[in-house]
Amino acid sequence: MRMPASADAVRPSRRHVLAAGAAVAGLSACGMRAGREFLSTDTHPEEYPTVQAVKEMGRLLSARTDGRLGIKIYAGGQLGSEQDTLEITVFGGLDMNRVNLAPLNSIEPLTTIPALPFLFKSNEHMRRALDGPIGDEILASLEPHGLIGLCFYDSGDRNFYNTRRPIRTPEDMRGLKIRVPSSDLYVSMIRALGADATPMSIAEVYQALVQGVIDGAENNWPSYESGRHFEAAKYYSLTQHVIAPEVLVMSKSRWDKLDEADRALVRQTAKASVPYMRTLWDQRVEDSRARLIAAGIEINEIEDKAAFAAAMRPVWDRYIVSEKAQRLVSEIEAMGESA
Ligand code: GTR
Repeated sequence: MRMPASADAVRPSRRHVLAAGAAVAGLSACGMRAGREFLSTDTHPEEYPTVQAVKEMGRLLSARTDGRLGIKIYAGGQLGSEQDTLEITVFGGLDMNRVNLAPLNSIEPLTTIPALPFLFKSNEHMRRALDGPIGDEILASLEPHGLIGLCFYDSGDRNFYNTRRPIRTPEDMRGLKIRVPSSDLYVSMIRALGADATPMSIAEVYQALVQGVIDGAENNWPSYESGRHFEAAKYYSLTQHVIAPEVLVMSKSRWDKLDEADRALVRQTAKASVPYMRTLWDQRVEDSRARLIAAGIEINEIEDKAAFAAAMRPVWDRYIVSEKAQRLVSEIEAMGESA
C-alpha cells in the first residue's frame, strides 16, 4: 500500500522516544508495574473523559477477575507525546495507550479514513459507522503494526481557533500558521486551505500560541479548553471539518502473552467502557462550551461549510489510495446519519 508523501515531517525524534522510553523503564524499575496491572497512558489530564473511561475499563477488569487484572494510567502526557508513547507501546514498553487516530495515520493508512474532512455528517454518523464492522476492520488493521485496536471513543468535532481573526470562509485561513497533530493528512488539510501547517505535540501548543510561533490550531471544545489554548487564541470558528474518534490500543507483545479468556475479557471490558465514555463526553462538551462562553471567547458559526468541504476535498483522493479504503469510504457515505 502506498504511504502518503512527506511522512518525514511528522516522525518523532529518536531523542524524544529514548527519553520517554527511559521514563517508562524507570517506572518498571520502581516496581510500580505491579502484578498483572496493565500500564496505560493518555495525553489528557486525570478528569478528562478518555482517562475516566480507561479507568472504568480497569475497574471492570478488576471486578471480573477478583483483582487479578487491572489498569494503571499515567495521565496528563507525563510519559511523552502520543507519537512517542505509541512507539514505546509497539515495542512493548507500555501495555496500553489511548490516542487520537492522527498519530496512527503514518503507521496504518486505513486510520486516515475517519479523519477525512467532512466525511462524517455528525457525531451520530461517526458512532454508527465505527460501532460496527467498518470500525472493527479499521481496528484490526493495526495488528500487523504491533498494536491491538480495542475500541473507539468519541472526540466530537474539530474546529479552528486562532489569535488573529474569526474564520468565516476558506480565504480567511490564508497565510495563518496552524498547529496540527503529527499526521500528514492534517498537514494536507491545512495546506488545502492556503494556510501553513506546523506539526507539534499538543503539550507545546499553549506556549507556541503565546509566543506567536503559531497563529492557531484546531480541536474539539474540551481540548481547546483543557489546554487553556483559549486564553491565547480567542477566535473559535465552528468549521466542524473533522469528526474523528479517539482509539484505545494494546501492545501486541503484551496481548500475545495473554490467554484466550483474558483476551476476550480485555476486548469486552474495553467495549463496555465506550457507552460510559460517551455519557461523560457529551456532558464534558456542554461544560467546556459553557466555560468558554463565560470566559468570553468569540465563537462564530460557518454559513457556508460546503465551501470548506470543497476546498479540502482534493485531500480525499490523496489518502483514499487502496480499494479497501475506497470501499470503506463508500460504505460510510451510504450509511446515513441515523438508524
Ligand atoms: C485531542 C485528542 C488528543 C490529541 C489532541 C491533539 O482532541 O483527544 O488525543 O490527539 O487532540 O490534537 O494532539
